Amino acid sequence: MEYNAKVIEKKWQNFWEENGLYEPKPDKSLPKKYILSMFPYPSGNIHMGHVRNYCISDAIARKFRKDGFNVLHPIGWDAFGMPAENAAIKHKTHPKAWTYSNIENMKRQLYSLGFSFSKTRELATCDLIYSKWEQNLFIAMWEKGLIYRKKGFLNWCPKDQTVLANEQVIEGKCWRCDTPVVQKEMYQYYIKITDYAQELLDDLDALEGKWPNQVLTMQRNWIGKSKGLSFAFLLEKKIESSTETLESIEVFTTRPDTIFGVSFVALAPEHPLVKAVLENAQNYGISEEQKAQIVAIQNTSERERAQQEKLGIPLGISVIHPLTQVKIPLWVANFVLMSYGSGAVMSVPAHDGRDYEFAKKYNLPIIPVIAPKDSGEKAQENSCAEDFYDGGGILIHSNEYNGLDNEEAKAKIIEYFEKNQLGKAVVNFKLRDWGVSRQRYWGTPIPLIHCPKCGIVPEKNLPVALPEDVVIDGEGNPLDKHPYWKYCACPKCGANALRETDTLDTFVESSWYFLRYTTPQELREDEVFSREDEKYWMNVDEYIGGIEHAILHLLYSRFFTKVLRSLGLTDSNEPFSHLLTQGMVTKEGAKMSKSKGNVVDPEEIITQYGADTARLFILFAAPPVRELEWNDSALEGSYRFIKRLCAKVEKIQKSQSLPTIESKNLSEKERCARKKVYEALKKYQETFCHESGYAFNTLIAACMEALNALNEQDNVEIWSEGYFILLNILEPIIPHICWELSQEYFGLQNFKEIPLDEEALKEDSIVMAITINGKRRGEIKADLNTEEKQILELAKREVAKWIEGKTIIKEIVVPNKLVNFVVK
Ligand code: ANZ
Ligand code: ZN
Repeated sequence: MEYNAKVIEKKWQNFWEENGLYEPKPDKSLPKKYILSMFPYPSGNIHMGHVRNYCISDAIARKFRKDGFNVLHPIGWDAFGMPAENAAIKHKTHPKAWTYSNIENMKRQLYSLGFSFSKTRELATCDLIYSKWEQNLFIAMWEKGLIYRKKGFLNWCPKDQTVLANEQVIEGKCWRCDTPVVQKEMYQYYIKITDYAQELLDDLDALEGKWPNQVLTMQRNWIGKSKGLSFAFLLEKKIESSTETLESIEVFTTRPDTIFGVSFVALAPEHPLVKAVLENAQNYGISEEQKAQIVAIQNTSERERAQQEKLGIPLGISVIHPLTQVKIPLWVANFVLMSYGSGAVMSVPAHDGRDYEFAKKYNLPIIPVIAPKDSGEKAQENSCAEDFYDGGGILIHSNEYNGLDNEEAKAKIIEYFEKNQLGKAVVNFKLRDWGVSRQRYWGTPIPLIHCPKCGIVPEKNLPVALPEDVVIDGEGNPLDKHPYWKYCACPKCGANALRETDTLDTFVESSWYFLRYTTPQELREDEVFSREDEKYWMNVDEYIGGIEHAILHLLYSRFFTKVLRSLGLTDSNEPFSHLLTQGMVTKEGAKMSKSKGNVVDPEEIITQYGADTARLFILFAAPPVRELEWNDSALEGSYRFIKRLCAKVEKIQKSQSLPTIESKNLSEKERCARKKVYEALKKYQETFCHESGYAFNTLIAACMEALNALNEQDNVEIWSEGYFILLNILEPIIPHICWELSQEYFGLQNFKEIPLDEEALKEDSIVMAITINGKRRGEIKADLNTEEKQILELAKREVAKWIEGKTIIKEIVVPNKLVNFVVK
């Protein structure tokens, strides 16, 4: 057969679509599999990362369909977000038009790869109906007290009068106009994900072995549970500010065992005490220059501060050490965050890296109080002179605690503080509440209304739609600038009120789309998701996506699912039963990217070779979790394999079922061919499971070997059987050509699971080692259970040169393993 990918691929794509073959069946008594790839952002064109993602999920989906599962394999669009607005500014298009036309193009590209998506479940998160239900959920969460409003710091460009996302801040400056960015405090909406911190942490345990370890660790670190001591340092004298009187400073430490090593107390620049001191800066000997330094730190985001060199300003005031009564100086430091613990730290340079760096820079005392267990007494005295030591050990320079193991000391010191009511044991989480408001146009409008009489009131009339006539020029918030959109009546009292002009973080949309996918189009108008469909399809059996989503997207999705459960909308708790994180696609060792100029356009590959070649290459080049290095000659190789698959067809015995083959009467080549085929089938059955990591590459290699072996023999029955099986195995990977050939030669219009013939897999011959006086001298190949007499004959012939002229004293045969001769 002449291989014409273009014609074949179009033909089968049409056939699949016309027959609705990949739509989930309504019969909910069938066993199900929900196979999900992370949905794409409609940037305009698909890239190789998308191709890889969907090649993996499509292969899995197709396999399970053949095995008789009802499969949901949906596709949709994560369609809100900044790039649409950037495009609007640059190309004077409308974000909506830009987004929907990108979706059309990418859909065309994806379908040209033959992916078996469930069309009836498609969605775009910018669809008005999606906004309606997201706003509904938002209000349900608002009413449950899970959302609140408070001031938070945002990147602000004073010139453009606009909030900037982190990626729009380039080296501290606005991406559009180069103006230095400042931190501005503005009202933001927050979702109380911290209420679920413990649950989000605990439930990771059950995902052990089902999610990559790396992802579990990243989630655990992000949630960041720390146990420690919270206590206060008294100020040497009270500080009176215009608003309050301050007497002490609360700190949080995970290392109370190092408390005798404190050499300064460091405050975040936003700490209320810093504000109070700055009101009377002169009294504390703080210069204008130092004041400016503090303001400068305040104007850098926390992210940037983390990358900066340690920076501090002494506050000209001391605190009293609660155990030694020694005076300790107060500093402002750029490494202390107001958003963690209490925004103040007891600094122990001898045992903490950041404190050490700081103390070195500002010549502050470094007092070692923990000595490594194996260090001698001398070493203990001098430890930490060269560097900090953050390991465990024995307490020194710590009064009555000297000599204690540091873990023991921790407990004892906490006990002391609690008993004397000086402080208490606390648990802190790194996890912060999720700030969800964005001052942007292309997002889901927050469905709240500010009424001068009633306060903040949820909108009754959903959806709140975005106005289409907006000016997007990078200055200010387009919704706020719109001439009348925000003016409305209060839904409660009818007074003149103002609509909220913030929109939601796009991570909100991606936190529940997988639930929405379960619900067919026709039921989507009236329900957030059909309870029955959701119940049947959830959880996602295999979720496939990039490691870049290992933290936020997965955490938010897990959180949303738990919230929706508490709202009675789902029974699901952990939405993704298994997670597969695919590796990057690279070329010349670097991730494909426009800036590096190493991008391979999937569309060009499809045009030149066809979708099946692209799919085969992608799945053959590396196992899914590993990096995939682009390789033109391997691509050619994949193309050649498909052509070879089409080549030898004159031998075919047309039949819709497998011939029965007696393995006894076969020649060695025939038996070998059959064995290779069944080995491939066995591999196929093992490959499609999470535990084996979906190693399609080894499966494909087995198929290639099998095809070669088949081509080396002339038995038509064996050829037909093998071919039949190979087409079946390869269908999830290169579906078009497999459908084509199966129809052509077997009249098949569908694929099913094929049983394994154990008989064919049996080892028919074995290798036996031959030893002489215990030394290995050769080996023979013999049929299984060959008679001893025959084996000895074969063995003697094999090692003839070693026994020539010698006398054999003893012959030992260990059946199917070994022959030993004792000679003299
Ligand atoms: C004294 C100390 C000694 C500390 C030592 C560490 C090592 P995790 O584990 O991440 O919870 N810390 C507390 N609040 C902070 C803030 N707002 N900004 C920056 N750092 C802060 O870290 C807890 C430790 O981080 C605390 O324990 C505190 O330093 C610091 F050898 O106290 B530690
Ligand atoms: Zn009102």
